[in-house]
Amino acid sequence: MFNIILFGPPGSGKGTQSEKLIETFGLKHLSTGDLLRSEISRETPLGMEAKSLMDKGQLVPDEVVVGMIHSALDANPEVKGFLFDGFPRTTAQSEALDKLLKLKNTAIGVVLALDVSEEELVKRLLNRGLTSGRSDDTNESVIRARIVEYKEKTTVVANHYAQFDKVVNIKGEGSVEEIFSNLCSEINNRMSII
Ligand code: B4P
Repeated sequence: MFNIILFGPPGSGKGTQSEKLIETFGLKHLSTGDLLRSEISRETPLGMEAKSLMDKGQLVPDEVVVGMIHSALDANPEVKGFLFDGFPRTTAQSEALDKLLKLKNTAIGVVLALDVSEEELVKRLLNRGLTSGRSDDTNESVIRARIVEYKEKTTVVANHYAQFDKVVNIKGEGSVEEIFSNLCSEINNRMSII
């Protein structure tokens, strides 16, 4: 099994690149953002709780997203590997993920961290908000709050994996194809040494 975390701030291209990577490497895509939006569209109690936080640009509680990932791992025993997109977003989530993977005799192979300037992030997300129907993409102050959450709670996740030499930084500005090609090279490098 080869498991990847696609890491980066909101709007850095995680969702965009994930779609291409899962096709190329045959991985199971696990996006906590997509899982939460599915709960919201089905109007479940979990979805309603998540929506009120997401609309303010805040993170959803760790136990909620860890529970969703736990179920998704159990539901997919036969996969070649997982691509985690938007998860883990806190130190507690990364520690929980490491434990869950260990129980399945596997671990994170590489953390690919997309690097994009703050102004470019805001521009991309406002642009997506014109058509996505996502309430968290339409308001600049909510987008900036998401970036603050990322800086305060999520950047430390990269430090957690850096101590195991798992993090590779990738320039996240440029064409989607160019970034995809750089991500593929890094994955192939890492896969060849395990
Ligand atoms: P997510 O769904 O993870 O959303 P995101 O970080 O905003 O999106 P992403 O980074 O995937 O977008 P992409 O760059 O592909 O999270 C939403 C919310 O859910 C969070 O704020 C939080 O409240 C909650 N949540 C999710 N996971 C959680 C967790 N683990 N714990 C707690 N809460 C959690 O796309 C952005 C735009 O850029 C697109 O329009 C795209 O077309 C464009 N783009 C992509 N690449 C480009 C390029 N190279 N050049 C130009 N534009 C590009």
